[in-house]
Amino acid sequence: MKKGKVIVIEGVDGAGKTTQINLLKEILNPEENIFLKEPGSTKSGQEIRRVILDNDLDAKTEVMLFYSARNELILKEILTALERGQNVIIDRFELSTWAYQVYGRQRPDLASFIENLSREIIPENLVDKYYFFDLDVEISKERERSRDEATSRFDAQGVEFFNRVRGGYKKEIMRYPHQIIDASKSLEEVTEVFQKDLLNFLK
Ligand code: Z5A
Repeated sequence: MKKGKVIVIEGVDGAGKTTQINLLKEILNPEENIFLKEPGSTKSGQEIRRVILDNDLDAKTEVMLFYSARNELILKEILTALERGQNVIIDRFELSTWAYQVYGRQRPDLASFIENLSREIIPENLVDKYYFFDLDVEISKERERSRDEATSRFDAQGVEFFNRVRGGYKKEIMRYPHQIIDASKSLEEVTEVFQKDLLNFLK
């Protein structure tokens, strides 16, 4: 049986990840592809997500919670899907922890802690390709404002925080197989570039 691929979609808030994932769901065969979200695709992941969003936590506590959810996701969802031969498309993964907790929260002291957790929890070369939806933070904030959704404690962070997150993504993504998508383009243009590359990669 063909081994499925693991694809991760990353970006600052409002960069268009959810929009693109919803469009992908319309064109990819659900028997061959599953879609996961971090944290949140398992029941425990949803509960962990609530703890993270509802409490003012130290960045190291956040890292441990994100990695707890990640461990469950890998064991209960990702590896079983791969065994079934499915592709796995995930909304956020470990790069988010680097970008938000290390760079956004300005905690370089957490780097070796995160590296150790990744070594323990994430099978080597699990992710086949990262897509980073790159967008100017002012534009992403503008797009978010146009949405009719409550803001989380992360969303409430200022422009400097998200600029650090964006810079962190651009630096750390170089360690992984990746493609950077210019998310400032129109929805039609972003969709065309992203889907063309992804469908080709999944072949
Ligand atoms: N977090 C963390 O700190 N550490 C970790 O390890 C992990 C996560 C895993 C929750 O994430 C928070 O968790 C997140 C990081 C942190 N928060 N912060 N801050 P989440 O994934 O649940 O939420 P999100 O990333 O903030 O997703 P989002 O706000 O839903 O953004 P999005 O999915 O990237 O954007 P969207 O909803 O698809 O698009 C935003 C709007 O723009 C919407 O109105 C679209 O219609 C519009 N849009 C989309 N594309 C376009 C184009 N091309 N042109 C114009 N308008 C567009």
